Amino acid sequence: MTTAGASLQVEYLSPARIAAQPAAWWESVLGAICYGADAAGLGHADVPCAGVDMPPLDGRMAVCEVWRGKGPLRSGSRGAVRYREGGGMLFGVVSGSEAATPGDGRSPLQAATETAYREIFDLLDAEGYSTVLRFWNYFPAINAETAGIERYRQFNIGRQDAFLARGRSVIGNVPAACALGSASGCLNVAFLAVRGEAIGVENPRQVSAFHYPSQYGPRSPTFARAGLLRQDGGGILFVSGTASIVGHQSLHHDDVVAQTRETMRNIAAVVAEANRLAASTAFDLADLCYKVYVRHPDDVAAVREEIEQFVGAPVQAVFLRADICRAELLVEVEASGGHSMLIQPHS
Ligand code: 3EB
Repeated sequence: MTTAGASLQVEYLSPARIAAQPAAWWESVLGAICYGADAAGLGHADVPCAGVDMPPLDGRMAVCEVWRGKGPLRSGSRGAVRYREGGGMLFGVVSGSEAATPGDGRSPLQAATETAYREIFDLLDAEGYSTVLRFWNYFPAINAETAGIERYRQFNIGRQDAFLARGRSVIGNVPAACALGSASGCLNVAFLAVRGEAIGVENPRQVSAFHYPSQYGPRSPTFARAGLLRQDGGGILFVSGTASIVGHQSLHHDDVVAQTRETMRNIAAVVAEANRLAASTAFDLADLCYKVYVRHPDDVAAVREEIEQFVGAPVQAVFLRADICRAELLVEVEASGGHSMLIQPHS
C-alpha cells in the first residue's frame, strides 16, 4: 500500500485560464495534454505538455488536461522525454518524428514508436519508477494504410518491440492505455508512472487486447483494460480507452448509440472487476471523470445522452474529435477515478 497518489488531481482548463494562473498554481503541476486545433504546449518551460490536434466538441478551440500531484516537484528531461516528478509519481511526454526512414524494414511510425517507448522505459528505470499506470498515445492517420499495413498496426509493432527490448512483459500485468488518431502532428506519447505496484485489470466481456488474434495485426496491442493503484484510504483507477468490442469483435457497425451503450457495458464490467480487486475502494460510474473520443462531430449529443442514460446521472466528461483505431468504431470512452477532478465550465 502506498499513499503516493492520494493528492492526484486532474483539471480541464482553457489555455486562457491556464495563462491567468499565478506562479504558485504551477508548483504542483505534473504535466498536461492540450487538445485542440494546432494545440501548442502550455508555454511553461518547466512543465511537460503534449499538444494534440484533437479539437474539443463543445465549441472551444482547445482544452488542456492538467495533472497535479503533491509538491515539491522536480522537472527533467532524458533523451526526447520531458518529465516532472515527486510524491511518488512521474508524468512525462515524448513526441516522435516520422521524418526519418530507418531503412531496416521498419516504417517511420513503427521506428518512432519503438524509440519513444524505449526512451520512456530507460528514463523510468533510471529514476526508479517501476510501474506505468497509464499511457496516452496519439498520432495522425491512425486508420491509413502505408506499405500495406495500417498505421495503428505499425504502432503496435513498435510498442511491443520496445516492451520486449527493455525486458518488460507484453501479457498479463501491462499498463492501461489509449491510442487515438489526431488530425495532424507527430506521434505523442504521455504517461503517468508510480514507484509502487499497480494491477492490470481485464474485462471478462472482452478478450484481453494482448491476446487479440492476428486478424487485428501481426502484434497484439500491449495494454490492460484498466490500471488500478491500491492505496490506503482509496485507490486510483485508470480505465483504458474502451469501445464497442465484445470478445475481440467490433459490434454495432454504423450505430453510434448502440456502440456507446456497448462501450458503457464494457466500462461497467471493468469497473466491477476493479472493485473486486480493490478490496477497500468501490468505484462508481457516476463519480468517474470521462474523456470521450467521437469520430463524427454530429454524434456528440447522442453519445452524451447515451452515457448519462447508462450512468443514470450527469457525468463529468470531455468530448474530443478523434479517429478510433478500428475504422468501424465510432466512439471510444476512457475514464478515471479515485483522484479529484474539475472540469472548468465553458466560458
Ligand atoms: C480496443 O479495445 C480499442 O492500443 O493502446 C483501446 C485502448 C484501444 C488502448 C491501445 C487501443 C488501445 O482494442 C482500441
